[in-house]
Amino acid sequence: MKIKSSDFLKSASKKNGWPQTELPEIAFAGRSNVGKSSLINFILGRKNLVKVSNTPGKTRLINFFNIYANPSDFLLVDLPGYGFAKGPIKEKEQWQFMIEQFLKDRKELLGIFLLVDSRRGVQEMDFNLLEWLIAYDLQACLVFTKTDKIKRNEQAKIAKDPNIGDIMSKYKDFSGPILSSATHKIGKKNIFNQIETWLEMI
Ligand SMILES: Nc1nc2c(ncn2[C@@H]2O[C@H](COP(=O)(O)OP(=O)(O)OP(=O)(O)O)[C@@H](O)[C@H]2O)c(=O)[nH]1
Ligand SMILES: [Mg+2]
Repeated sequence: MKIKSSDFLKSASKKNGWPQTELPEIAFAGRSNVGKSSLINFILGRKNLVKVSNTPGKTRLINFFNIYANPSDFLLVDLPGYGFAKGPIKEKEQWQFMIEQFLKDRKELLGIFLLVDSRRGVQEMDFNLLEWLIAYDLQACLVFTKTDKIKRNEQAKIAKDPNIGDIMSKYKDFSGPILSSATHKIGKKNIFNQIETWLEMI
């Protein structure tokens, strides 16, 4: 896959704000602060296409990006992070609603990368998202982020985590895990290979 260029398309919360294109979409989901925005910037080779912040909960809307690529164009979607502890309950419910509605009703959605911090592993919040992915019959791929923060021998253990083996065996449309680090620029090739595999399924 060759990326020619990328640009911001729009932000939206609910259905009526989603862009009307017929391009396939690839989404990035995961806990707040897991590194979704950083990973998108890294794989696109862009420093500041997506805003990154030390304050969890930075991405509060669904952000759509145009990706002009060979063999085909598509959209990347940065989903707002879940599990941001300090947010008011009402705001949390709005996030949940926003994400679930998107997963359930977005016809263009082709595949989802579920990002998990390699220091924390798969957590309860992630299982909630997994349940939606299974319920709505979506293609997904597990990505561990920030592997620069853990030792090499710990990286090897990640793939053998029984929790993950269990998920993989139950959920046929789930692939990975891919190990990544935006800081050390790791994982880009595997992510694009996965995107290509999804694009070829159309
Ligand atoms: N060490 C390290 N830090 C990272 C990496 N990726 C992101 N970070 C840091 O983690 C923090 C959160 O990164 P973001 O990319 O904003 O995370 P996000 O998942 O988009 O967060 P929300 O928008 O709040 O959901 C920032 O301080 C980043 O600099 C990585 O690969 N390694
Ligand atoms: Mg973000």
